[in-house]
Amino acid sequence: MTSSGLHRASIGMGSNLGDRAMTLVEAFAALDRIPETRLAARSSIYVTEPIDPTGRQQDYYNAVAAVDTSLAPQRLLEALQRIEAGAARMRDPSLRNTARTLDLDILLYDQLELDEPGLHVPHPRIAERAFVLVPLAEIAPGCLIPGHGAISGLLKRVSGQRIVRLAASLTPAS
Ligand code: A4P
Ligand code: MG
Repeated sequence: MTSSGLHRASIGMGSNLGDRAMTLVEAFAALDRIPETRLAARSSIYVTEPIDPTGRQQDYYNAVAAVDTSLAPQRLLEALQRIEAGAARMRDPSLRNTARTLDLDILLYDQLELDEPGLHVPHPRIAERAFVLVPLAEIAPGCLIPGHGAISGLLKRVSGQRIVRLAASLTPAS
């Protein structure tokens, strides 16, 4: 919880269809418009190799945002799903890890550990993925991930995954 009594949540953001940078820039703004919620920090945008069972997807653009919110985790997830729907996400519930316009995941919510149908926090695959850990470490370098420990230790384990920070000059102004 923050000093103002709000909850601090980290949101993982990914896009690999359409104008990926613009989608993420617009998603940062959309997060700030969620009721009872404000955008507290935004990472750079990174170009990342797809974790993809088909091996046929183009690179993802990924980022992480921090939001301060008084919404409970389930309400926050519903707000994220509305933003995803607004970004015209093409969605097939039978397929995970498929190409998408915008994917928003709750990575962390304070230091909460939650295991409910449809909502697992920290995000179950948080510790395996450079595309989550590198932008998260940019905005929260001292971050502790419940069940996994300090982010600094986790980063070493994903150092083989390709991830490149998008040059600031290529990032559209918000
Ligand atoms: N759900 C449970 N916990 C959470 C949470 N903490 N945050 C449930 C968000 N959602 C959560 O998600 C499926 C269900 O997960 C939701 O109904 C929600 O109730 P989804 O967004 O519909 O489907 P998905 O995104 O395909 O599944 P998931 O599990 O988020 O996929 P992943 O594992 O995140 O994989 N490669 C690169 N380089 N960059 C990427 O961003 N993303 C994926 C998606 C694969 N490869 C990638 C990337
Ligand atoms: Mg998701």
